Amino acid sequence: MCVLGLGYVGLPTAAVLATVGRRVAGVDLRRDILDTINAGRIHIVEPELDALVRAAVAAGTLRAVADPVPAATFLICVPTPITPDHSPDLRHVEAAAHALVPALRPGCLVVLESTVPPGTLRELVAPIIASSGLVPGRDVFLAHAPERVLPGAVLREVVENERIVGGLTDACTLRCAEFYESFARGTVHRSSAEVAELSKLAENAFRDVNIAFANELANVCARLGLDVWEVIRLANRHPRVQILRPGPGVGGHCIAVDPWFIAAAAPQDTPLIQAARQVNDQRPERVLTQVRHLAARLRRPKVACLGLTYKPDIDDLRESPALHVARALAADPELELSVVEPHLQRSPIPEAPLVGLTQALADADILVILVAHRQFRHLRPDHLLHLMVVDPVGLLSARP
Ligand code: SAJ
Repeated sequence: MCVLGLGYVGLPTAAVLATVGRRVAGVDLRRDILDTINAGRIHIVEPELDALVRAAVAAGTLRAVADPVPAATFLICVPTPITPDHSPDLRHVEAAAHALVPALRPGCLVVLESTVPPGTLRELVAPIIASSGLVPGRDVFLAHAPERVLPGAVLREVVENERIVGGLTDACTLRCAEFYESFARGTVHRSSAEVAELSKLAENAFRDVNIAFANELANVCARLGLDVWEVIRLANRHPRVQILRPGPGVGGHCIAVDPWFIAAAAPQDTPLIQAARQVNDQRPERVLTQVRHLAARLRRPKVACLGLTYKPDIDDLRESPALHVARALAADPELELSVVEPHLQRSPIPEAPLVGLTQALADADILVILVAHRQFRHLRPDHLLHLMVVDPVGLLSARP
């Protein structure tokens, strides 16, 4: 089989399939990525993936190639970002579909795993596949099976998550469901391509809206001088209430992006989804305002940021609100910044040295806790009495 796109979803999926007995050709545009993988190494960060790739490459079941090769099954796992004006950018999906046209043979299955706006499979991908002369739904099977894996737990979730598959036709759905049932332990649900497309977007938009609610509550509590963590903890004692955690914003490549795909499909009908995006996007600025407010009380204070990644216990910096906050502080001539990030060897911010937690606690005037990494969870307020603290993740508060 052939996996197009060897990124955060494609590479783990390719490695898992290679491990359960498939012969996998992984395709990527970047030569350096191909070389890294063919040397048995990886270019992304995901627990235990390195060992899996090393073993699969050594066993000859996984190889990385520049162009798609004929296969019974093709998986398209390329990124689908948004443009600066929040429109879906489907160039990589389009390019991948074009690239696999020469490799298509009658009877093969093409699965789009990338997250896409409703209608993409039928209106964008199917015509490109049809340009091969093979008719999708008759000569080749075409379906959408959105990836749903959580960064940091991908190897488990690729196999264990329930899946939604939606084909161009019922026969496409059936064929795609059989493929996933051959290795996935979670239930495989069958539907149409459009329902599969929208349900994936709905999952991430649901989470975004719920995080925005928690963040809005944090904004309200800051204004009223109340402890948001206590408010949430108590509200969550209601049997039908489960408020998520406020934080410095929403990072990663999915939750901050996918709601825009729904908004683009129905701009007039998505005021809630669009407002949630705004609330979450404004959170880093709120945190910065709090820090600057404290910093203004001192002369060129030493500020230490704890955590830079986009969420706890991973080393992924993609669209990290913590990194955004730290970068803005590093650019401020009125203060001196250092960063503590147990998941990195070097500071990604040239002006802000990477220091250990103990040194940061000893040296800093202001502590900004941006990520609740496991390595910080032993901290208690009475360890920090000599410091001013900004704690948007509630590390020091009773967590709900
Ligand atoms: N966050 C909060 N408060 C919370 C929960 C999360 O501020 O209560 C923040 C995190 O700190 C992080 C961001 O939200 O910055 C997103 O983190 P996440 O762990 O919620 O999700 P992702 O982006 O790592 O992965 C999501 C997952 N989707 C859902 O949980 C609905 C994953 O299953 C998807 O496969 C993935 O997006 C994707 O690729 O679409």
